[in-house]
Amino acid sequence: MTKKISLIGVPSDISASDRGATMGPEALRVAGMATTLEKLGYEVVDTGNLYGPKTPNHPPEDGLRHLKETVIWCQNVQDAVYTELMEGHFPVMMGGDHGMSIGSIAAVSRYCAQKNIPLCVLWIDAHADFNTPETSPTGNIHGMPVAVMSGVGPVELTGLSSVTPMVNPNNIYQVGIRSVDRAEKKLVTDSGINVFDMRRIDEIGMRMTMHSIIEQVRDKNAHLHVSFDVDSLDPSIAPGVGTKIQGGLTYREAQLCMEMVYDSGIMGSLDIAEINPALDHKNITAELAVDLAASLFGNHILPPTKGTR
Ligand code: B3U
Ligand code: MN
Ligand code: MN
Repeated sequence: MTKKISLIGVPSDISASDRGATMGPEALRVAGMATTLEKLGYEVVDTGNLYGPKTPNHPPEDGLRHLKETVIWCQNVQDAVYTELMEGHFPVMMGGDHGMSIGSIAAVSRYCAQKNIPLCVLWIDAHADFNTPETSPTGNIHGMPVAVMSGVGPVELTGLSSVTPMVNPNNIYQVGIRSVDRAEKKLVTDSGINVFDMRRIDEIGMRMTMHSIIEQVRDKNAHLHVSFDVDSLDPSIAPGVGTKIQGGLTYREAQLCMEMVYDSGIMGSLDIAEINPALDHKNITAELAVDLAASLFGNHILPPTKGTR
């Protein structure tokens, strides 16, 4: 992993139902994102916040809310992320609602095509985010990015990258899922994405879940983009999110997930999405996200001893 990290603030709630994720990047800064990573030995540059249209709070049109504005935000994210990747930096998107990942993954898909390496995505989320304008109960685009990156959805979004689909659905791995809308279920099942929902994690545990994912990504020799929606965590430990779904990842499960991703050495880019400080208490959700990000970048309880893991 490169030692140069670029933090990119994406202060947008354009594709969410609740207002407030606009404050997510600042909450992560206040929680010490940059200094935490610096202490782990990285060179960290906070590139500041991207700009985009303000949130008009309009109802959906043809099953989509704020499509025009979301496209502009995602284009801006795509440009910034592509530039950082091409400079050899590790981009960390500080969101912002999860719609921003359409932009970041558009960039990563172009970068991987340019370097001729396959792209895999680890999508850590309570939700499958596989809605389309036809299936979505809300029209909120943050419930659609996994469909869009798989090539399903409005062409204004699926066509944001020159690579279509942005990601082969067989290369998408979901962890933490426990909320899939009725009509979304069939799309998820038919798509070919790999879903480790909460039931499966209960049954086989986080260790086997991550072991299986990491082995597959390794076999593909791929760049791993990690998209971490903080609502994957149980709301008892991460209340500062818009759509709280009970039965989420525990602190220990989340830590092990992050530690195993770091140990694998395959992560090449990261989104941290959906922190909503307006719904949080004393910034604990952003502090937890920074704590987990530290594990993703190599913080450990004790130095790993050869042969113990
Ligand atoms: N599945 C619902 C709710 C939702 C999806 N992602 C979030 N919420 N954060 C929808 O609106 O698509
Ligand atoms: Mn999400
Ligand atoms: Mn979610």
